[in-house]
Amino acid sequence: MNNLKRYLALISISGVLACQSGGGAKQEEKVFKLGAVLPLTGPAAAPGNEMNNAVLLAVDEWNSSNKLSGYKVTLDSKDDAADPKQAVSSAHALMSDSLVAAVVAHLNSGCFLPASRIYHENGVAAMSGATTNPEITQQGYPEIFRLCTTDLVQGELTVPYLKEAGYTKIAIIHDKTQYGQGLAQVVKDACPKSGIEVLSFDGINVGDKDFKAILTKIKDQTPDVIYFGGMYDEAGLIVKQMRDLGMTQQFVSDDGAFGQDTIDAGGVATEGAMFTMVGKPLTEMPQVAEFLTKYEKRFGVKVQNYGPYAYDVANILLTAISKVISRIGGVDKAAIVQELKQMEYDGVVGHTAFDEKGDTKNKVITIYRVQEGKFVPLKTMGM
Ligand code: ABU
Repeated sequence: MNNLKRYLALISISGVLACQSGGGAKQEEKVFKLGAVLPLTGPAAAPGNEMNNAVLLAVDEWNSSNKLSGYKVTLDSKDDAADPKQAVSSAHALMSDSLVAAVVAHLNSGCFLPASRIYHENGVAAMSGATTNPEITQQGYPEIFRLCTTDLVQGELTVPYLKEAGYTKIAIIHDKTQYGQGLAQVVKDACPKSGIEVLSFDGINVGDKDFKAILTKIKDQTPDVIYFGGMYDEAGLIVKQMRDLGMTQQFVSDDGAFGQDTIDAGGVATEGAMFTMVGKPLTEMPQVAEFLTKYEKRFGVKVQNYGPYAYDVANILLTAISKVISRIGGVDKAAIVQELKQMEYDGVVGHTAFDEKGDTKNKVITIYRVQEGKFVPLKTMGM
Protein backbone atom coordinates (compact mmCIF):
# COMPACT_ATOMS: atom_id res chain seq x y z
CA MET A 1 0.00 0.00 0.00
CA ASN A 2 1.46 3.39 -0.95
CA ASN A 3 1.60 6.19 1.62
CA LEU A 4 -1.43 8.08 0.27
CA LYS A 5 -3.59 4.93 0.26
CA ARG A 6 -2.46 4.01 3.79
CA TYR A 7 -3.25 7.56 4.96
CA LEU A 8 -6.74 7.39 3.43
CA ALA A 9 -7.31 3.95 4.99
CA LEU A 10 -6.26 5.27 8.39
CA ILE A 11 -8.50 8.33 8.34
CA SER A 12 -11.44 6.28 7.09
CA ILE A 13 -11.43 4.08 10.20
CA SER A 14 -10.17 6.54 12.79
CA GLY A 15 -13.03 8.69 14.02
CA VAL A 16 -12.17 12.19 15.12
CA LEU A 17 -14.63 13.96 17.38
CA ALA A 18 -14.32 17.70 17.92
CA CYS A 19 -14.76 18.54 21.61
CA GLN A 20 -15.07 21.97 23.14
CA SER A 21 -12.59 22.49 25.95
CA GLY A 22 -13.35 24.68 28.98
CA GLY A 23 -11.43 27.62 27.49
CA GLY A 24 -13.40 27.51 24.24
CA ALA A 25 -10.59 25.99 22.11
CA LYS A 26 -11.46 22.89 20.13
CA GLN A 27 -9.71 19.63 21.05
CA GLU A 28 -9.75 16.45 19.04
CA GLU A 29 -10.59 13.10 20.60
CA LYS A 30 -9.82 10.15 18.39
CA VAL A 31 -12.12 7.16 18.67
CA PHE A 32 -12.49 3.62 17.37
CA LYS A 33 -14.95 0.85 18.21
CA LEU A 34 -14.50 -2.66 19.50
CA GLY A 35 -17.37 -4.77 18.15
CA ALA A 36 -18.85 -7.69 20.07
CA VAL A 37 -21.43 -10.14 18.73
CA LEU A 38 -22.72 -12.44 21.46
CA PRO A 39 -26.02 -14.07 22.47
CA LEU A 40 -27.54 -11.40 24.71
CA THR A 41 -31.00 -12.99 24.41
CA GLY A 42 -32.18 -16.53 23.59
CA PRO A 43 -30.98 -19.97 24.69
CA ALA A 44 -27.35 -18.98 25.39
CA ALA A 45 -28.05 -15.57 26.94
CA ALA A 46 -26.56 -16.41 30.36
CA PRO A 47 -22.99 -17.11 29.17
CA GLY A 48 -23.41 -14.53 26.39
CA ASN A 49 -24.12 -11.72 28.84
CA GLU A 50 -21.28 -12.89 31.08
CA MET A 51 -18.92 -12.56 28.11
CA ASN A 52 -20.31 -9.16 27.14
CA ASN A 53 -19.90 -7.88 30.72
CA ALA A 54 -16.29 -9.08 30.76
CA VAL A 55 -15.61 -7.24 27.49
CA LEU A 56 -17.17 -4.07 28.91
CA LEU A 57 -14.89 -4.33 31.94
CA ALA A 58 -11.83 -4.58 29.69
CA VAL A 59 -12.93 -1.66 27.50
CA ASP A 60 -13.50 0.59 30.52
CA GLU A 61 -10.07 -0.34 31.89
CA TRP A 62 -8.37 0.56 28.61
CA ASN A 63 -10.16 3.92 28.48
CA SER A 64 -9.10 4.81 32.01
CA SER A 65 -5.53 3.59 31.45
CA ASN A 66 -4.78 6.20 28.76
CA LYS A 67 -2.69 3.57 26.95
CA LEU A 68 -4.35 4.15 23.58
CA SER A 69 -2.19 7.08 22.46
CA GLY A 70 -4.99 9.65 22.68
CA TYR A 71 -7.72 7.34 21.36
CA LYS A 72 -10.88 6.28 23.16
CA VAL A 73 -12.55 2.95 22.46
CA THR A 74 -16.30 2.38 22.52
CA LEU A 75 -17.88 -1.05 22.77
CA ASP A 76 -20.49 -1.76 20.10
CA SER A 77 -22.30 -4.91 21.27
CA LYS A 78 -24.75 -6.69 19.00
CA ASP A 79 -27.02 -9.60 19.86
CA ASP A 80 -26.81 -12.80 17.77
CA ALA A 81 -29.39 -14.59 19.98
CA ALA A 82 -27.44 -17.86 19.33
CA ASP A 83 -29.08 -17.84 15.90
CA PRO A 84 -26.87 -18.22 12.80
CA LYS A 85 -29.08 -15.93 10.64
CA GLN A 86 -29.10 -13.18 13.26
CA ALA A 87 -25.34 -13.67 13.69
CA VAL A 88 -24.82 -12.96 9.99
CA SER A 89 -26.99 -9.83 10.02
CA SER A 90 -25.29 -8.55 13.20
CA ALA A 91 -21.88 -9.17 11.59
CA HIS A 92 -22.98 -7.22 8.47
CA ALA A 93 -24.26 -4.37 10.68
CA LEU A 94 -20.92 -4.14 12.50
CA MET A 95 -18.90 -4.35 9.30
CA SER A 96 -20.88 -1.47 7.77
CA ASP A 97 -19.37 0.78 10.46
CA SER A 98 -15.84 1.73 9.43
CA LEU A 99 -14.98 2.65 13.04
CA VAL A 100 -15.11 -1.02 14.10
CA ALA A 101 -11.45 -2.05 14.38
CA ALA A 102 -11.87 -5.66 15.59
CA VAL A 103 -14.60 -7.95 16.91
CA VAL A 104 -15.09 -10.12 20.01
CA ALA A 105 -16.82 -12.86 18.12
CA HIS A 106 -19.69 -15.15 19.14
CA LEU A 107 -20.26 -17.80 21.76
CA ASN A 108 -21.96 -20.31 19.45
CA SER A 109 -19.99 -22.17 16.80
CA GLY A 110 -23.09 -22.26 14.59
CA CYS A 111 -23.00 -18.44 14.60
CA PHE A 112 -19.26 -17.88 14.15
CA LEU A 113 -19.03 -20.35 11.25
CA PRO A 114 -21.21 -18.31 8.82
CA ALA A 115 -20.30 -14.89 10.29
CA SER A 116 -16.55 -15.52 9.98
CA ARG A 117 -16.78 -15.12 6.18
CA ILE A 118 -18.16 -11.59 6.67
CA TYR A 119 -15.30 -10.53 8.95
CA HIS A 120 -12.86 -12.11 6.47
CA GLU A 121 -14.36 -10.27 3.47
CA ASN A 122 -14.00 -7.00 5.39
CA GLY A 123 -10.44 -7.76 6.54
CA VAL A 124 -11.41 -7.29 10.20
CA ALA A 125 -9.91 -9.44 12.99
CA ALA A 126 -12.56 -11.46 14.85
CA MET A 127 -11.64 -13.53 17.90
CA SER A 128 -13.89 -15.88 19.83
CA GLY A 129 -13.42 -16.89 23.43
CA ALA A 130 -15.94 -19.73 23.42
CA THR A 131 -16.66 -21.34 20.02
CA THR A 132 -14.99 -24.73 19.82
CA ASN A 133 -16.13 -26.34 16.54
CA PRO A 134 -13.00 -27.12 14.48
CA GLU A 135 -14.50 -26.11 11.11
CA ILE A 136 -14.39 -22.40 12.00
CA THR A 137 -10.61 -22.11 11.74
CA GLN A 138 -10.28 -24.90 9.16
CA GLN A 139 -11.70 -22.42 6.61
CA GLY A 140 -8.28 -20.74 6.57
CA TYR A 141 -9.42 -17.11 7.02
CA PRO A 142 -6.42 -15.13 8.31
CA GLU A 143 -8.65 -12.72 10.32
CA ILE A 144 -10.21 -15.47 12.48
CA PHE A 145 -8.78 -16.35 15.91
CA ARG A 146 -9.86 -18.34 18.96
CA LEU A 147 -8.83 -18.41 22.58
CA CYS A 148 -10.54 -21.71 23.42
CA THR A 149 -9.21 -25.02 22.15
CA THR A 150 -11.29 -27.01 19.68
CA ASP A 151 -13.67 -29.94 19.98
CA LEU A 152 -11.12 -32.21 18.32
CA VAL A 153 -9.05 -31.73 21.48
CA GLN A 154 -12.07 -31.83 23.81
CA GLY A 155 -13.66 -34.95 22.25
CA GLU A 156 -10.46 -36.90 21.71
CA LEU A 157 -9.26 -36.34 25.28
CA THR A 158 -12.66 -37.11 26.86
CA VAL A 159 -12.98 -40.62 25.43
CA PRO A 160 -9.71 -42.17 26.76
CA TYR A 161 -10.54 -40.63 30.14
CA LEU A 162 -13.89 -42.44 30.13
CA LYS A 163 -12.17 -45.72 29.24
CA GLU A 164 -9.64 -45.20 32.03
CA ALA A 165 -12.57 -44.63 34.41
CA GLY A 166 -13.93 -48.06 33.44
CA TYR A 167 -16.76 -47.23 31.02
CA THR A 168 -17.19 -49.50 27.99
CA LYS A 169 -20.68 -48.86 26.51
CA ILE A 170 -21.80 -45.34 25.58
CA ALA A 171 -25.06 -43.80 24.36
CA ILE A 172 -24.52 -40.40 22.69
CA ILE A 173 -27.09 -37.59 22.44
CA HIS A 174 -26.52 -34.25 20.70
CA ASP A 175 -28.51 -31.07 20.07
CA LYS A 176 -28.15 -31.11 16.23
CA THR A 177 -26.16 -27.86 16.30
CA GLN A 178 -22.80 -27.24 14.62
CA TYR A 179 -21.27 -27.41 18.09
CA GLY A 180 -23.23 -30.16 19.86
CA GLN A 181 -23.46 -32.58 16.96
CA GLY A 182 -19.89 -31.83 15.89
CA LEU A 183 -18.49 -32.61 19.32
CA ALA A 184 -20.70 -35.69 19.71
CA GLN A 185 -19.35 -36.95 16.38
CA VAL A 186 -15.73 -36.48 17.56
CA VAL A 187 -16.59 -38.49 20.69
CA LYS A 188 -18.29 -41.18 18.58
CA ASP A 189 -15.33 -41.43 16.20
CA ALA A 190 -12.84 -41.66 19.09
CA CYS A 191 -14.66 -44.51 20.88
CA PRO A 192 -13.45 -47.50 18.81
CA LYS A 193 -9.76 -46.56 19.41
CA SER A 194 -10.40 -46.69 23.17
CA GLY A 195 -12.46 -49.88 22.99
CA ILE A 196 -15.75 -48.18 23.93
CA GLU A 197 -18.85 -49.51 22.17
CA VAL A 198 -21.23 -46.84 20.79
CA LEU A 199 -24.79 -48.10 21.35
CA SER A 200 -26.69 -45.14 19.89
CA PHE A 201 -26.30 -41.61 18.47
CA ASP A 202 -29.46 -39.47 18.73
CA GLY A 203 -30.34 -35.83 18.13
CA ILE A 204 -32.69 -33.65 20.17
CA ASN A 205 -33.65 -30.00 19.52
CA VAL A 206 -32.46 -26.89 21.35
CA GLY A 207 -35.46 -25.77 23.42
CA ASP A 208 -36.93 -29.28 23.87
CA LYS A 209 -38.05 -29.95 27.42
CA ASP A 210 -39.12 -33.61 27.42
CA PHE A 211 -36.44 -36.25 26.76
CA LYS A 212 -38.22 -39.22 28.34
CA ALA A 213 -38.91 -41.07 25.07
CA ILE A 214 -35.30 -41.01 23.92
CA LEU A 215 -34.02 -41.81 27.43
CA THR A 216 -36.42 -44.77 27.77
CA LYS A 217 -35.03 -46.20 24.51
CA ILE A 218 -31.46 -45.65 25.76
CA LYS A 219 -32.28 -47.24 29.15
CA ASP A 220 -33.15 -50.50 27.36
CA GLN A 221 -29.75 -50.44 25.63
CA THR A 222 -28.03 -50.61 29.06
CA PRO A 223 -25.10 -48.25 28.44
CA ASP A 224 -22.80 -47.46 31.37
CA VAL A 225 -22.29 -43.84 30.31
CA ILE A 226 -24.47 -41.27 28.54
CA TYR A 227 -22.71 -38.42 26.71
CA PHE A 228 -24.50 -35.22 25.71
CA GLY A 229 -23.05 -32.76 23.18
CA GLY A 230 -24.92 -29.49 23.64
CA MET A 231 -25.71 -26.62 25.98
CA TYR A 232 -26.68 -26.16 29.62
CA ASP A 233 -30.51 -26.08 29.60
CA GLU A 234 -30.90 -29.38 27.76
CA ALA A 235 -27.98 -30.97 29.68
CA GLY A 236 -29.62 -30.16 33.02
CA LEU A 237 -33.02 -31.49 31.93
CA ILE A 238 -31.57 -34.67 30.40
CA VAL A 239 -29.72 -35.65 33.58
CA LYS A 240 -32.77 -34.78 35.69
CA GLN A 241 -35.06 -36.94 33.56
CA MET A 242 -32.51 -39.79 33.55
CA ARG A 243 -32.67 -39.88 37.34
CA ASP A 244 -36.50 -39.57 37.26
CA LEU A 245 -36.54 -42.70 35.07
CA GLY A 246 -34.29 -44.53 37.54
CA MET A 247 -31.28 -44.41 35.22
CA THR A 248 -28.10 -44.49 37.30
CA GLN A 249 -25.59 -44.27 34.44
CA GLN A 250 -22.76 -41.78 34.50
CA PHE A 251 -23.80 -38.57 32.70
CA VAL A 252 -21.03 -36.70 30.85
CA SER A 253 -21.28 -33.43 28.95
CA ASP A 254 -19.17 -30.58 27.63
CA ASP A 255 -18.00 -26.97 27.92
CA GLY A 256 -21.36 -25.70 26.63
CA ALA A 257 -22.95 -27.25 29.71
CA PHE A 258 -20.19 -26.32 32.15
CA GLY A 259 -21.63 -23.75 34.55
CA GLN A 260 -24.11 -23.10 37.30
CA ASP A 261 -26.95 -22.90 34.76
CA THR A 262 -26.81 -26.67 34.25
CA ILE A 263 -27.04 -27.25 38.00
CA ASP A 264 -29.96 -24.79 38.13
CA ALA A 265 -31.74 -26.65 35.30
CA GLY A 266 -31.03 -30.16 36.64
CA GLY A 267 -30.99 -29.56 40.40
CA VAL A 268 -29.76 -32.30 42.69
CA ALA A 269 -29.83 -34.79 39.78
CA THR A 270 -26.62 -33.20 38.47
CA GLU A 271 -24.72 -34.50 41.52
CA GLY A 272 -21.95 -36.80 40.24
CA ALA A 273 -22.34 -35.70 36.61
CA MET A 274 -19.10 -34.98 34.72
CA PHE A 275 -18.33 -32.04 32.41
CA THR A 276 -15.35 -30.95 30.37
CA MET A 277 -14.21 -27.33 30.09
CA VAL A 278 -11.37 -25.83 28.08
CA GLY A 279 -8.19 -24.84 29.91
CA LYS A 280 -6.98 -25.43 33.44
CA PRO A 281 -9.28 -24.94 36.44
CA LEU A 282 -9.53 -21.27 37.46
CA THR A 283 -8.42 -22.32 40.95
CA GLU A 284 -5.02 -23.26 39.47
CA MET A 285 -4.61 -19.85 37.82
CA PRO A 286 -3.92 -17.26 40.55
CA GLN A 287 -3.78 -14.48 37.95
CA VAL A 288 -7.56 -14.82 37.36
CA ALA A 289 -8.53 -13.96 40.96
CA GLU A 290 -8.37 -10.18 40.50
CA PHE A 291 -10.63 -10.38 37.43
CA LEU A 292 -13.16 -12.56 39.30
CA THR A 293 -13.29 -10.07 42.18
CA LYS A 294 -13.70 -7.07 39.86
CA TYR A 295 -16.40 -8.84 37.87
CA GLU A 296 -18.39 -9.86 40.93
CA LYS A 297 -18.14 -6.39 42.46
CA ARG A 298 -19.32 -4.64 39.30
CA PHE A 299 -22.02 -7.04 38.09
CA GLY A 300 -23.13 -8.59 41.38
CA VAL A 301 -22.93 -12.20 40.13
CA LYS A 302 -20.24 -14.87 40.03
CA VAL A 303 -18.41 -15.81 36.82
CA GLN A 304 -19.57 -19.22 35.53
CA ASN A 305 -17.53 -20.13 32.50
CA TYR A 306 -16.40 -17.99 29.55
CA GLY A 307 -16.14 -14.54 31.18
CA PRO A 308 -12.35 -14.80 31.72
CA TYR A 309 -11.89 -15.90 28.10
CA ALA A 310 -13.92 -12.93 26.79
CA TYR A 311 -11.91 -10.59 29.02
CA ASP A 312 -8.65 -11.91 27.56
CA VAL A 313 -10.04 -11.75 24.00
CA ALA A 314 -10.92 -8.06 24.48
CA ASN A 315 -7.53 -7.34 26.04
CA ILE A 316 -5.65 -9.18 23.28
CA LEU A 317 -7.53 -7.29 20.55
CA LEU A 318 -7.00 -3.95 22.32
CA THR A 319 -3.31 -4.73 22.86
CA ALA A 320 -2.91 -5.41 19.13
CA ILE A 321 -4.80 -2.20 18.25
CA SER A 322 -2.71 -0.13 20.70
CA LYS A 323 0.52 -1.51 19.21
CA VAL A 324 -0.65 -0.58 15.71
CA ILE A 325 -1.61 2.93 16.84
CA SER A 326 1.82 3.41 18.48
CA ARG A 327 3.64 2.11 15.42
CA ILE A 328 1.79 3.80 12.56
CA GLY A 329 -0.27 6.48 14.27
CA GLY A 330 -3.70 5.12 13.36
CA VAL A 331 -6.07 2.15 13.38
CA ASP A 332 -5.20 -0.06 10.42
CA LYS A 333 -7.27 -3.27 10.15
CA ALA A 334 -4.73 -5.30 8.16
CA ALA A 335 -1.94 -4.31 10.57
CA ILE A 336 -4.12 -5.45 13.53
CA VAL A 337 -4.51 -8.90 11.95
CA GLN A 338 -0.74 -9.15 11.45
CA GLU A 339 -0.12 -8.03 15.02
CA LEU A 340 -2.41 -10.78 16.33
CA LYS A 341 -0.62 -13.47 14.34
CA GLN A 342 2.57 -12.86 16.29
CA MET A 343 0.91 -12.00 19.60
CA GLU A 344 2.22 -13.59 22.80
CA TYR A 345 -0.08 -12.56 25.63
CA ASP A 346 -0.16 -13.35 29.35
CA GLY A 347 -3.74 -12.91 30.48
CA VAL A 348 -6.13 -14.17 33.10
CA VAL A 349 -6.46 -17.60 31.41
CA GLY A 350 -2.70 -17.98 31.01
CA HIS A 351 -0.25 -17.58 28.16
CA THR A 352 -1.75 -17.26 24.68
CA ALA A 353 -0.17 -17.57 21.25
CA PHE A 354 -1.91 -18.64 18.05
CA ASP A 355 -1.11 -21.47 15.64
CA GLU A 356 -1.13 -21.08 11.86
CA LYS A 357 -4.94 -21.55 11.74
CA GLY A 358 -5.62 -18.89 14.38
CA ASP A 359 -6.38 -21.37 17.17
CA THR A 360 -4.77 -21.07 20.58
CA LYS A 361 -1.68 -23.23 21.08
CA ASN A 362 -3.07 -23.92 24.55
CA LYS A 363 -4.65 -27.34 23.85
CA VAL A 364 -5.78 -28.25 27.34
CA ILE A 365 -9.09 -29.32 28.86
CA THR A 366 -10.17 -30.22 32.38
CA ILE A 367 -12.79 -32.77 33.38
CA TYR A 368 -14.95 -31.92 36.42
CA ARG A 369 -17.47 -33.74 38.58
CA VAL A 370 -20.38 -32.00 40.32
CA GLN A 371 -20.00 -32.50 44.05
CA GLU A 372 -22.32 -30.77 46.52
CA GLY A 373 -23.49 -28.42 43.78
CA LYS A 374 -19.97 -27.38 42.70
CA PHE A 375 -17.70 -28.29 39.79
CA VAL A 376 -14.71 -30.13 41.26
CA PRO A 377 -11.74 -30.68 38.90
CA LEU A 378 -10.80 -34.34 38.38
CA LYS A 379 -8.07 -34.19 35.76
CA THR A 380 -6.44 -31.68 33.40
CA MET A 381 -5.34 -33.15 30.09
CA GLY A 382 -3.51 -31.76 27.07
CA MET A 383 -2.25 -32.67 23.63
N1 ABU B 1 -18.01 -24.26 23.10
C1 ABU B 1 -19.14 -24.00 23.92
C2 ABU B 1 -20.01 -22.95 23.33
C3 ABU B 1 -20.86 -23.46 22.30
C4 ABU B 1 -20.30 -23.52 20.92
O1 ABU B 1 -19.09 -23.67 20.65
O2 ABU B 1 -21.15 -23.44 20.04
